[in-house]
Amino acid sequence: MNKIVLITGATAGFGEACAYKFAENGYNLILNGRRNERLELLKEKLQKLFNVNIHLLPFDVRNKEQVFTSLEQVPQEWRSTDVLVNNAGLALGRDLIQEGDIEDWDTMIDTNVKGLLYVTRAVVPWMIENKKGHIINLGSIAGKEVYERGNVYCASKFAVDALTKSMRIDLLEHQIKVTSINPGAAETEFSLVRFKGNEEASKKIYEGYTPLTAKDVAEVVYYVTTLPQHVCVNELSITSTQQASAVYFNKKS
Ligand code: NDP
Ligand code: 8X3
Repeated sequence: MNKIVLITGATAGFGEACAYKFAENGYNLILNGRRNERLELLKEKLQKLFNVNIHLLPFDVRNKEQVFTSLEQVPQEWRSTDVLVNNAGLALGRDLIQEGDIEDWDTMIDTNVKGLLYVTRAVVPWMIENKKGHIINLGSIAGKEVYERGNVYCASKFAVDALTKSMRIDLLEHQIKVTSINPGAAETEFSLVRFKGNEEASKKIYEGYTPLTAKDVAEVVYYVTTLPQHVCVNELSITSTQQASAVYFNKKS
């Protein structure tokens, strides 16, 4: 029987790359994101390429009611979910704390922290019942060290780090694995979202060095699921070889 992975934020970037990687390896997929047309297109492509089954869950992870209603309606045969990739997330703005936009703060905290909690709360009981499961949270190096103008985004990813550690302890008795993957700069739609559609500002972030790609991150996410049941990777930080921390880069002038 095929294994099942549930990926949040699968319409772009890491989530989409993970969908390809898991499908390529024979997983059936439960895919979430807000942009339903992208989900439908992805479903069509992956089914054609890899002949896997796909169940779509187009909801906003910030919407508590949508999250719990949609997940309650997931058919029984899809609930033997082996892997949950809590990936949906975003940064908005790069303001100093004294100039921060309160709505941006709310959106980041609601998505990166509360959304991740809602989805986890709904899916973990399935894993407990099935006596198996692996939760993979997309943290960030921004959840390991803060940088100027990173404030609330960093705080949201520090929260993901704390939650990953707490989940591992709380779920220990159920032998559910919990891993955080903490990438550095990766070229996805992330910066375009952060800079609210400003392509010039977004491109600048990746100038002068080779950033990670979504595929690089998906390889690592998939890798941690391939280890024997008694082995749990607790956390992995990964950066471009030209990035040593949130602020130190080896850029070609
Ligand atoms: P992208 O912007 O490329 O993709 C983000 C995904 O999250 C999209 O599929 C988007 O789908 C989804 N998403 C955003 N908000 C919501 C929401 N409210 N409900 C459901 N889905 C949502 O970014 P990345 O792939 O780069 O980022 C993925 C994760 O990795 C994030 O948690 C990010 O913080 C983290 N990260 C990114 C790094 C980078 O440099 N790129 C580095 C370290 C961590 P839709 O808009 O359709 O809802
Ligand atoms: C995204 C990486 O360095 O922009 O989490 O915070 S960074």
